[in-house]
Amino acid sequence: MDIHQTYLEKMDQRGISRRDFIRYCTFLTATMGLSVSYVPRVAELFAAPGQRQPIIWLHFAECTGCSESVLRTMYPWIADLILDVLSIEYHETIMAAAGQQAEDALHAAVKKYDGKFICVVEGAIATKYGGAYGKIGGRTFLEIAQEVTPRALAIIALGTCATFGGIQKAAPNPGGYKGIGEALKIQPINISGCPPNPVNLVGTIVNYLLLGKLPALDQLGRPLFAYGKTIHDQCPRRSHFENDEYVEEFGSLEAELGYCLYKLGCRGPETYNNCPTAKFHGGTSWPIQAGHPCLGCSEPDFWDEMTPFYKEM
Ligand code: FSX
Ligand code: SF4
Ligand code: F3S
Repeated sequence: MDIHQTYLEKMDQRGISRRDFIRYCTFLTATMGLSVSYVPRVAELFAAPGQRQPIIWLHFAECTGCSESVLRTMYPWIADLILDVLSIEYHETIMAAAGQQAEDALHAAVKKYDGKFICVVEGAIATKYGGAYGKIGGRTFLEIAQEVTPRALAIIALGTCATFGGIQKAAPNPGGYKGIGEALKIQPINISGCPPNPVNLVGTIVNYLLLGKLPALDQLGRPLFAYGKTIHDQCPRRSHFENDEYVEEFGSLEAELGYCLYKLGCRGPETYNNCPTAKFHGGTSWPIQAGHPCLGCSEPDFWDEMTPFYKEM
């Protein structure tokens, strides 16, 4: 495989072995639904620094778990690789600037990368009372989003709060919170999940850098490569479901045997996401593998529609 030697050396100095690097590129390629023949091209993308995609990352009403899931990976080198392909020009959680300096940094980044940056939005937007429920630096989330997003090359709503409103939108929703698509009357690329899987964000951007287009979306604006199938249709416990073998109590023998979690309220049958294959923390585990039912976190209004949790519907 012809990957720029200096890149491999640079990675070696950072403690990333060639094997880990190729393994990650293979995993990413498979997640994007591309054949293994694309792996060298994906690897080349990471190795070609000229291709780093400028990102302006906005934070609205959320818990910041989305950023945490991108940056706090089980293997720190994965975050390093992500930052080799994304050039994060503005991100309130990880930048040193604060106050007026941060506001200036945002304006400067929008001006410098006008029409060229991907705007990643994390969190929901308050729409009632002129957006008064959510402000940064004296301006409402709505005003900030209306100013920045029209100047982006593409808009990615990251996490269920940004895509569908998330917990902020849960009844009674006094602030009139909405996902950014609904609040701004646009169709962003929606990468849902609370938290979303970082590989789906990276896959969407790598897809763009590699093929020059954004991935195909489902009717809710979510990339089909990640949200094309239900959890249930990919679940390793599915044979237990078919055989009526259920866990009825946490800590029971059936739980130990890895039976189906449907009777503990698993929403896998109505939830579209790739958790069973993408997993979290660098492929370590995911809710059902850890013995916990799927709560439906990547679906619209899951706090209202999928509750009460832990109860069979
Ligand atoms: Fe929401 Fe993201 Fe859930 Fe948290 O910022 S999708 S509450 S994991 O972090 O927006
Ligand atoms: Fe389906 Fe959930 Fe049972 Fe898996 S654990 S088979 S997703 S109901
Ligand atoms: Fe969310 Fe269900 Fe995956 S709760 S993280 S969609 S298993």
